[in-house]
Amino acid sequence: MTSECETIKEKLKNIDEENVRIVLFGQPGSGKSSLINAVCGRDAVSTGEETDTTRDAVIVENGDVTFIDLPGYGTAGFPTEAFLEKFQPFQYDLFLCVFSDKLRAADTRLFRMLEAMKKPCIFVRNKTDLIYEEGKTLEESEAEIRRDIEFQLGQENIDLVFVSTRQDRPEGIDVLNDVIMSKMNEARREKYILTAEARTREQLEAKKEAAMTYVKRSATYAAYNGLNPIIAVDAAVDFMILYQLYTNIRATFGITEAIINASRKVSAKDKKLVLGGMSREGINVILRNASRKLVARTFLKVLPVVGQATAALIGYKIVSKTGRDYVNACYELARERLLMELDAKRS
Ligand SMILES: Nc1nc2c(ncn2[C@@H]2O[C@H](COP(=O)(O)OP(=O)(O)OP(=O)(O)O)[C@@H](O)[C@H]2O)c(=O)[nH]1
Ligand SMILES: [Mg+2]
Repeated sequence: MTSECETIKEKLKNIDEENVRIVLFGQPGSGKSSLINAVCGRDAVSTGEETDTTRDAVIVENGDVTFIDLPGYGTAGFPTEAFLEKFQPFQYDLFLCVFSDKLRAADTRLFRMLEAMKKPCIFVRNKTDLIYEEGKTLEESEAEIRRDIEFQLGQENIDLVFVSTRQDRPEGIDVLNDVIMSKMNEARREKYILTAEARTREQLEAKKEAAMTYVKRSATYAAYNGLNPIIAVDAAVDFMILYQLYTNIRATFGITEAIINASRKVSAKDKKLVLGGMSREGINVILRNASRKLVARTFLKVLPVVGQATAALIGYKIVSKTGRDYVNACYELARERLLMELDAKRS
């Protein structure tokens, strides 16, 4: 038992010492790469005059944080969906949303996803050296930018830091560092619950609970944006939400295809569900089945005239119901495996 405790303590310590992974995202040319260089105090990544300078994820280790520099999104080179699918940005621990101008629809959509998922997130308004408005002080302009952003996000008291990352005259980097430090614990806690390996039944239960909370948050996001998987206004988004949700749930429980195939106790239905969540076709089946059930059971016969609120409710129900089923199925798979391991240890 003591050795068991020791291992757990050791694991906790490692997690505490593990780097927090900070991902930056924002429009091309908003200054994500420049910001990393300013915070690290060296030319760690390349920046550019022309847009789309960064093409691939670049990883920069700096002390106890790791920065992930991503390309800008919402361009011909990287439409938002392709960007989300390729880089899976929601897997990281702490989010810097960098902008240098008015927010575009693609920004608010991504930023609201983060807010709704309650991801630790800091907004960074870069290029303050270029802010100049006739008859206004810099403070007045900044206050106005803050009001605009909060209005667009429908959220008050966001963490917003104003910086300039010009190499010859950086501004606001110290404040940004402080805000990042103040968010580190929150980022670590989230990371710990979802990534630490469950070694006991209690830990597995805790994990299930954390995963359910995560499902709820994702469902809230679906509702928040009035997503409607049934009318399929934006099928790509429906797919991405469920795809990321299922991928993260499987990762939380450490479920792989091999584990699913090896299971002997979990029902064929559950196995099929978990496998289905791995592919586009499978997710479409899940979505179709869930919609059909809702249609049969509820007010959806009047679908063509439903308003935004009803659409939001449907999105919420589909994401939360299928998400909970998915957590339960993954939990059963993980439980079977854990019990087997504990048995093996005992004998
Ligand atoms: N005036 C001013 N220019 C800046 C500032 N920060 C960055 N820039 C310039 O903005 C341009 C784009 O900067 P990057 O850091 O490459 O932007 P990015 O967001 O990484 O761009 P992509 O990789 O293409 O998505 C470069 O020419 C920078 O020199 C700033 O604070 N003030
Ligand atoms: Mg860049």
